[in-house]
Amino acid sequence: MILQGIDLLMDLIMKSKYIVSLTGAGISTSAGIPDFRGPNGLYSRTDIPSDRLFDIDYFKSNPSLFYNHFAELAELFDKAVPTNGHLFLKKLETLGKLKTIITQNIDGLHKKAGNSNIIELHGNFEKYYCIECNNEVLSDDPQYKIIAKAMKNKRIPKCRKCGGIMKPNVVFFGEYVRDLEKALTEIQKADLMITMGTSLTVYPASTLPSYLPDGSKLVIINEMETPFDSKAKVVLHEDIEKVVDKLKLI
Ligand code: CNA
Repeated sequence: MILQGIDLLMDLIMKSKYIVSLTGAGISTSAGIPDFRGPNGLYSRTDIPSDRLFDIDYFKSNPSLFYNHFAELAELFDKAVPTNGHLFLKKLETLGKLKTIITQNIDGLHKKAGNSNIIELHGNFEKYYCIECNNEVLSDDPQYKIIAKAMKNKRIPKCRKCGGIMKPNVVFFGEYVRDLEKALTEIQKADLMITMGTSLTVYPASTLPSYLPDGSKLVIINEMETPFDSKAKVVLHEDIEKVVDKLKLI
């Protein structure tokens, strides 16, 4: 019998010993956090200049744009709980199948779901740093609460040491991603990569599936087409929640 779609995906999961998942904003849309390029994504909003919102050069000269608009997203991040997509990956880790999540997301939901080996290519909000003197404020520092409050109130948080602008430890366009070497090492060990909710258009995610070793398989779960669809063993242009529901692992 020739397996296809969900059945083939289940078969690949059962036969794999080293699964790596590459996730993007689409895994969090059902938690109420908009993506960039989906039909209701940030790029479709006319009230936000989204192309400049995460641009490092723009941020350095005009940080108020980011701090004026980001409060809205930060509130969504605070309230969000992991989706069934996140819980599915936690289950695969518990089963000993999933070894690493490589995510472009900055919402912290994989950690909230309980996964332990997560590479956050675009950083996170666990730390702020001063763009002038590099002074770091970690989440257990009392100063962190003051910064978070300033951000909620759409004010620009300033460094207590030099008065410079504080920036969250998230990667903006024009900055280096984090832990790329580590991500590549993991991909080269994988026998199965499952991408979930990523358009696979933002560098370096747009190149990562091409580092899979010969013989390993690629699975793409994404509502819209991606540049890697023709190279994948299974492509599911469906809602992640529906796919994981059909897999019946959680
Ligand atoms: P993207 O380019 O916006 O692509 C998201 C993809 O997910 C789109 O192709 C959608 O079709 C698809 N999608 C959306 N919802 C679902 C769903 N329920 N089921 C299946 N597919 C779905 O986002 P990428 O992650 O590929 O691009 C990387 C950017 C987005 C990074 O810089 C992130 O930091 C940034 N981002 C992150 C978040 C977050 O942390 N949650 C939110 C918004 C943007």
